[in-house]
Amino acid sequence: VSIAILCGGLGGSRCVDALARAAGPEAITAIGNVGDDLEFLGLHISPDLDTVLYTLAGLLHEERGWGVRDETYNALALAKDLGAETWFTLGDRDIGLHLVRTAWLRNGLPLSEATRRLTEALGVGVRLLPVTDDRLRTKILTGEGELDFQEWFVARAHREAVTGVRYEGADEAVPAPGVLEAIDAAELVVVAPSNPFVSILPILAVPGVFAAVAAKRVAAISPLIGGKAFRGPLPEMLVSLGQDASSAGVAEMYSDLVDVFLVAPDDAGPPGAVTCDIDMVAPERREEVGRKLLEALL
Ligand code: FO1
Repeated sequence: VSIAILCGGLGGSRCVDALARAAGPEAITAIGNVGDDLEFLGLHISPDLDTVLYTLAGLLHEERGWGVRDETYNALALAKDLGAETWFTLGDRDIGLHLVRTAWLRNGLPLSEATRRLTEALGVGVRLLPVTDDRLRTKILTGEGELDFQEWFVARAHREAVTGVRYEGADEAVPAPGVLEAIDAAELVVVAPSNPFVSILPILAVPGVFAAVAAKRVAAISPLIGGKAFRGPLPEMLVSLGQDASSAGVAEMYSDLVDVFLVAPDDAGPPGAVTCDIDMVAPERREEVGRKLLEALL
């Protein structure tokens, strides 16, 4: 089989891991969001790509859902003593990865090639592609004005209600090498159980991606169970942006794209939803859930 997965942060990385364990990593191309990317203390950080990398390499800090496990924070502590802004928590090992990637990008490598080198060095068998090598940044509109995504999400702990979302640079962005080809070649495109506003729509906003996906058989996995997210502000965002805070509300957002919408057994989905075990939180359950997903979809 060959599966292309559109994915964001934690929910996306667990889904990529589950399907890679079930179908084999060589069957999977993960197309990752870059709208959450930021420059912090001079480093280029791609949180969503890194969460996929760390998850698949067995390095993720599972309790936090981001960053590296068994981490220390000495570099950031000194930066703080030196008067730097330190609201974005970067661990020492995580900084090691950001140093290497930032150096490659400064030397002119595209993000997709930097990502390919990182997957290879970390022994990750899945193909991970940033949706674009161009600059694309998610901006969050609130009553306080427009904020950079991480400024809203981390620095302000997503307190302000979201009145709009904008994907800066998306119109001029070009899909990274291999993205459209991987979608075209896939038997199935999976929309991971990620936040649609923050993770999936910025991927689909890159010209050419929506049309390529729409031409395929597409399955989306609900990021909500009983109206609740595993983590993150999706229910509040759905409400403040005028949708129902439920799997049906998310399905509605994907109605012109998705052929199969998967919901948890005890969840009320949209009409026609397919029920499947979609709980991919525990690493030791992922292979089994991945197999159930493949059975339901292929
Ligand atoms: N999330 C936080 O809530 N606080 C942090 O300090 C933080 C640091 C961080 C560092 C590296 C990284 O890859 C991710 C990090 N995240 C942090 C998570 C990140 O902000 C979000 O989870 C994703 O962007 C949402 O998909």
